[in-house]
Amino acid sequence: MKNIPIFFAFDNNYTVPAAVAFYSLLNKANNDIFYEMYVLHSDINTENQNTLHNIVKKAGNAELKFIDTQGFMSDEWKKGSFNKGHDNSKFTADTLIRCFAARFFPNIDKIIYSDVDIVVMDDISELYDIDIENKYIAGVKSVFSKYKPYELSHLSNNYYNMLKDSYIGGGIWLMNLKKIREDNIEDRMIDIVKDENIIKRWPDQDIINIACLNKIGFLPLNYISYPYLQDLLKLPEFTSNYSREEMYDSIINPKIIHYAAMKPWNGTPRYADIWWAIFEYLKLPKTSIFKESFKHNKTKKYKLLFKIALTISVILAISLIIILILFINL
Ligand SMILES: [Mn+2]
Repeated sequence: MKNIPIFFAFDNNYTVPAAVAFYSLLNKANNDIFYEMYVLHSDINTENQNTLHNIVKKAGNAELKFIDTQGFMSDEWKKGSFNKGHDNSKFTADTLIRCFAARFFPNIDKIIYSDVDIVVMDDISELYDIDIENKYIAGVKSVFSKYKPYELSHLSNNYYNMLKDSYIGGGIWLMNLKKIREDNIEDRMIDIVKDENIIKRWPDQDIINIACLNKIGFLPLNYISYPYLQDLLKLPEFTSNYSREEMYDSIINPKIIHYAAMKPWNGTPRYADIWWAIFEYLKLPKTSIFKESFKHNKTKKYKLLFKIALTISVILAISLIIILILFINL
């Protein structure tokens, strides 16, 4: 048996996506893998914790612990220079907390962090074996920043030039907590959090990339297979830090699908059907994060009927006008 520590950081609203993520992670794990799962949170209620506990218990190849972060970083979050929502991303104080794993896991030297807006498509245990002895963190390089330089345009010239080719995204990280503790990297992170001159448009990513500069490793793109990458690859002008082979490989052999922008519960990203199948299998509820039209299928049907009726009326009206014009001319 190989034990792998992995943590997540999300709020009460994200229980349902977390349930889908947890189920897919454990369902795809190889037989010799056991996950030590942790959730850093400040508001997940007992009922929702039990929902997640039940999924883990039923899978039988993991244990799950909730760690209350007791409002850590919430004051800084309120006053800091953070972007609090962009491109459908809803950032919360939990977004910051994931950077500070070293203090919440004093007895763990190496840990995986994962978002929960994902579906795991394969065993991901090999990720844990990647050597990051001399790095603070490894992540997936931003696949879009070369094509859309404005994604990093909030950074000062100095930081932009240092980070543009090495900037890692969120979603999945492998963290060397031992080295982060040894070199007091969390102090550096707190300075960045407090520094209002540094605009944190992507709160967690900006903090990690600046604090860990030059000691960042890179993971294969398969660990973040983006639903919209396939469409971007069709554009002749699309360029990336990743090769064409690596990008297609991430689509053909995904380890994790990351619904980074549009979410299955409030939009229709590619591969949403896989997410919905797990949602239905687990008999999860449609909570407040779901788009209204997904909650009430009836209104959707009425809307369609209304559209059809309107189209028929317009066609009839036009026909009538034509007949009248013809009649007058006669
Ligand atoms: Mn995400």
